[in-house]
Amino acid sequence: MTPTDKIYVAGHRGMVGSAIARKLRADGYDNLITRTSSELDLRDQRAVNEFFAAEQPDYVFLAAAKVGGILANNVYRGQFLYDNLMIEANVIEAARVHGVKKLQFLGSSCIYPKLAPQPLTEDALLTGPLEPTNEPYAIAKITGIKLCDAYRAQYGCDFISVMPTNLYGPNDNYDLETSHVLPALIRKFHEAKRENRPEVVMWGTGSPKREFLHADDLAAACVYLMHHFSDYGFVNVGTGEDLSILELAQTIREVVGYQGEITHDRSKPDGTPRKLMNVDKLHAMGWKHSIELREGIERVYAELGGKDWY
Ligand code: GFB
Repeated sequence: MTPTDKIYVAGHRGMVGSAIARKLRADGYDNLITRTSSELDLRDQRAVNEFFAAEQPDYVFLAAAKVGGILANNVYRGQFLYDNLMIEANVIEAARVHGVKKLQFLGSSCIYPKLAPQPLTEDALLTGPLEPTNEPYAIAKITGIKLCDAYRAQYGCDFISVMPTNLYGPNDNYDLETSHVLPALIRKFHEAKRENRPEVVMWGTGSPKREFLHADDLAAACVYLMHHFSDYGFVNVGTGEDLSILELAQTIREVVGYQGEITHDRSKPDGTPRKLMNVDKLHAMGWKHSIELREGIERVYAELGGKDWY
């Protein structure tokens, strides 16, 4: 991949796609192609095919997806499965038909079995049942990995997959129903502080453990892997460190400067007990994250600039 190559970043307005586009531009890759979802519906096979025929991209980062937190995954099960299957199938097939030199597919750590040994190594894929709250999304993402592998085997396509852990960063979703835990808690603590509320209610028991990676770190890893990884399977991308959701809440409370209590809504699901990535493969390839969690949360909160969501 060289700076003059034509690179299509699918999902460039999302948290991951926008971070990849920023990283590419910072590295001097200026020949980027992007389309908003209203300009190009990636679930529409004909439209995707016409777009690839017209633009003929050399490289593709497939960061477009229907995503959300534990509740959205659990409620919009049909949409999470259908939209993601269609997006992946259409983009991967069009990339094959139109001779894309290399494609990178972005997945998620929820592809692993709910009770897989921790930390999660790449070979744990398909060794057990999935976490029920996000099974449709996970099935779609597993299908994307298998599609890349099958196209490599049958057609010799250089299509690779990358599995990020839980992410946060600029352009995250702060909607309290559909977002992930980290942006949700930033918003909850910020609003509670502003309104002098005595407590912030977090979902579940707070005991599940999660690993968090800043989207800028992920983007750096994605560009790195585009250069250094061309094989079947996939590479985990994370920090290799996790903490409980309660510890996360306490960290965010400190960063925001909120003095009140943390209470629990135990009617909301906990989800998978733990999903810590084993990042040995990534480290052996020569890449490591650089933004630690507390620093990343401080950055994200500062970038919001005291924004109100009302
Ligand atoms: O981030 P999150 O929604 O997704 O939730 P998952 C992580 C944990 O935080 C769960 C708890 O145990 C939640 O119950 N939590 C506490 C909260 N307070 C809140 C809150 O206010 N909002 C939210 N959203 N959670 C998703 C998957 O799983 O992770 C996706 O459903 C994807 O498929 C994504 O893999 C990265 O980590 O449980």
